[in-house]
Amino acid sequence: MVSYKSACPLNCWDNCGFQVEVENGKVKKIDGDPDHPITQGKICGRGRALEARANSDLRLLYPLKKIDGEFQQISWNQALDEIARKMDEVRKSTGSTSILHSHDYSNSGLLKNIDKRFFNCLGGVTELTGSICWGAGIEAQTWDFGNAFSHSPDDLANSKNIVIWGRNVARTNMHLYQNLITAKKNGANLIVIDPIFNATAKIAHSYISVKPGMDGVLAIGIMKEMIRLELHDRMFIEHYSTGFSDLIELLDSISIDEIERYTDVSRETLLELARIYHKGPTSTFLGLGMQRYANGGNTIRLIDALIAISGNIGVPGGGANFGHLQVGQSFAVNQLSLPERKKEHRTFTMMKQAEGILEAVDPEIKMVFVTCGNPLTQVPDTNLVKKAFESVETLVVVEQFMTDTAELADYVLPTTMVFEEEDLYYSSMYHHYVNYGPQLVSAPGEAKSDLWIWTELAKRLGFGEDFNYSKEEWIEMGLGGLQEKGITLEKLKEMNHLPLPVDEIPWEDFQFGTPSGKYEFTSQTASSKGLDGKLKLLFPKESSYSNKELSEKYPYTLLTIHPMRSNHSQHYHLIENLQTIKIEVSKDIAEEKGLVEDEVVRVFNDRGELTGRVRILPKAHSKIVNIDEGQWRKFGGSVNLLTPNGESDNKQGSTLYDCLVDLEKVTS
Ligand SMILES: Nc1nc2c(c(=O)[nH]1)N[C@H]1C(S)=C(S)[C@@H](COP(=O)(O)OP(=O)(O)OC[C@H]3O[C@@H](n4cnc5c(=O)[nH]c(N)nc54)[C@H](O)[C@@H]3O)O[C@H]1N2
Ligand SMILES: Nc1nc2c(c(=O)[nH]1)N[C@H]1C(S)=C(S)[C@@H](COP(=O)(O)OP(=O)(O)OC[C@H]3O[C@@H](n4cnc5c(=O)[nH]c(N)nc54)[C@H](O)[C@@H]3O)O[C@H]1N2
Ligand code: SF4
Ligand SMILES: [Mo]
Repeated sequence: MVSYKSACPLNCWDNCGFQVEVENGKVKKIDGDPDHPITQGKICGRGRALEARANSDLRLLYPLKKIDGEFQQISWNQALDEIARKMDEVRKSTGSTSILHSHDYSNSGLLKNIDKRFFNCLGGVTELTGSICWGAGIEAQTWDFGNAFSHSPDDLANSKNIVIWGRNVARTNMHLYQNLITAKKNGANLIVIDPIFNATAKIAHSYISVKPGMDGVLAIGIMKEMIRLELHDRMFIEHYSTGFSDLIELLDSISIDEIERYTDVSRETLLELARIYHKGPTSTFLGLGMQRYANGGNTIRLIDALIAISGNIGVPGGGANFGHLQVGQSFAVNQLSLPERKKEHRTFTMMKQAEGILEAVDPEIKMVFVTCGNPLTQVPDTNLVKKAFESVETLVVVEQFMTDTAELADYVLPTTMVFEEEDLYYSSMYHHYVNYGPQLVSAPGEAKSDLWIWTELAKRLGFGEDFNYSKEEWIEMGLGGLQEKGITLEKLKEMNHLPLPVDEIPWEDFQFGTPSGKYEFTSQTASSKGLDGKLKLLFPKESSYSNKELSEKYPYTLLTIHPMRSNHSQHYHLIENLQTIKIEVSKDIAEEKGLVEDEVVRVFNDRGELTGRVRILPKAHSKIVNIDEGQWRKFGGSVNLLTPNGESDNKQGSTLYDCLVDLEKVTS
């Protein structure tokens, strides 16, 4: 048994360092790397289960082609020749934008960015913009600050108060959870704001249960109290911000009574939170749940505004921690992806990819190429996604397993996993270390890396020279200017992880990345995109405030949060007791419908339905149902059968949690 350092490739806040034991050419065990400064030897079950994932009998081993409705094994040469020929035909007949590249970010490897290079060199295809994950919040912070940056994890030691606002830390971000426990021991005050009393709420000094989608209104309430008591940071507002008078106009337009009604949060709590934000430094960790609503961008902007007026921007122990884009922006991604090679270009938003496929004309979509994503499970409105993906002439899916999306494909190409290919791993979410992942074992069967697949297709399509680089050269290309700062491949091989040169306390000089160089309460970036840059009072789309009729027909809000033991859809097929649908309901719903634990119920709306077993959440906000996302069709189906494919107010995010349903007992 030999032990090697490696890294977790999963799309996650934590980007852990691994220690991997290898015996007879197989991965035997995965543990945390005790020398990793942030992740410190601790990893979660999803990371550990990558051993089972890598060695699973269910791995795809050979290229497959669907003939008369059945998959048949074919050679790589046949698969690549046929796919390249089809791409060339499409490119010559209706143009390269007849091809859609559908993807997400299921693997955080640097070289996974090379997919874009392939499609750019092909001449430019239809690409996805925005993000169903965090698009609304990233755009919101870009409007406010000019970018979306987080404080370094160590800075938490400087916080007097820590507000966890809509982030399920104990489940999704385990090293922040560890940090919270330490900070608590050192005297920090911990507040959790969430409609679900989650495991992080259990360790908090105060838990605030908010009505889903109403966090922006809550922030308005806190700001009103702060200004009434003159606790706001006049210096920051006067010198380093624009648009404050527009904000005041908004605050004046709504009463504390109304705010209590909209949010279900009392005026005493608003006042307490105003004091907490004033008596900083207060760090805020914004989660992604609360921006997956039609008003999601405005929600994040109102919380940013609260953090700004309370003097918690650019100071140690403060911060509006949402994404950490400084990390990804450190790499030479454009050198890898060659955007200048595009000749044609068209975009669909990630949320509306199904509608895009079905409605596209001039040219229509003839071919869809899926990499690093499982849209049939993960993209909202599964029935529409299915219809769209079935409608195209050729669907190619590059996968490790026969997912719901792969089942629909005309060609399935088997790909490698983390320990079978060399890469660097980073996450633009929580910390600023890049990890090195060497190739430790050979791939099973004929599985090949995504990079190999792009290279072989490029050769067949006449731009092979753009892919004629060694692994080392690719990684060095992606490192770009970092190499001059000492972050070289050689050093990474030696050290396994290195910190990237990012600001540990962003905006410390109060020079913001916005058009005005100031913090913008009213955004010029929004205006330049033809959108209203003022902060507003906005509600979720599927709520009694926006659609009374719908809320009478479907009275409950469906949240679809991230599963504890799976990273999205990646672990369900490996863990037997995940293979059922658990329908969590707030206590009032159980009482209203006379439900008991384990009872079978059907959840439904106009888009679809799901059946599963009841779990009662005694402390959740009223009228809430939750079904964890990521479930496979063969184990009952994805919760996205129910979710809407809307775009957030700023067009860049999803409305996954902005979803009304009803439910009924299944009697038989
Ligand atoms: N175990 C596990 N961890 C993961 C992942 C996974 O699949 N499994 N996925 C990773 C990825 S890609 C991401 S994006 C992150 C996401 O990390 P998080 O943001 O922590 O996860 P979510 O599940 O999106 O939801 C977070 C919280 O938002 C709350 N919430 C929902 N609606 C509202 C609202 O209106 N207001 C407030 N205040 N709270 C609300 C939910 O109750 C939940 O507690 O997790 C990463 N980590
Ligand atoms: N209802 C609901 N839906 C959601 C969410 C939610 O909270 N609620 N969360 C959303 C969020 S935050 C996210 S980030 C998305 C995630 O959506 P996805 O990224 O689509 O989900 P995953 O299940 O992580 O991964 C998709 C597939 O990528 C494959 N894969 C892994 N590594 C590689 C690789 O190296 N190469 C290739 N070609 N394939 C690989 C895996 O086998 C897996 O089947 O889901 C979103 N969908
Ligand atoms: S899934 Fe996240 S917490 Fe778990 S091992 Fe991977 S990076 Fe770490
Ligand atoms: Mo995500």
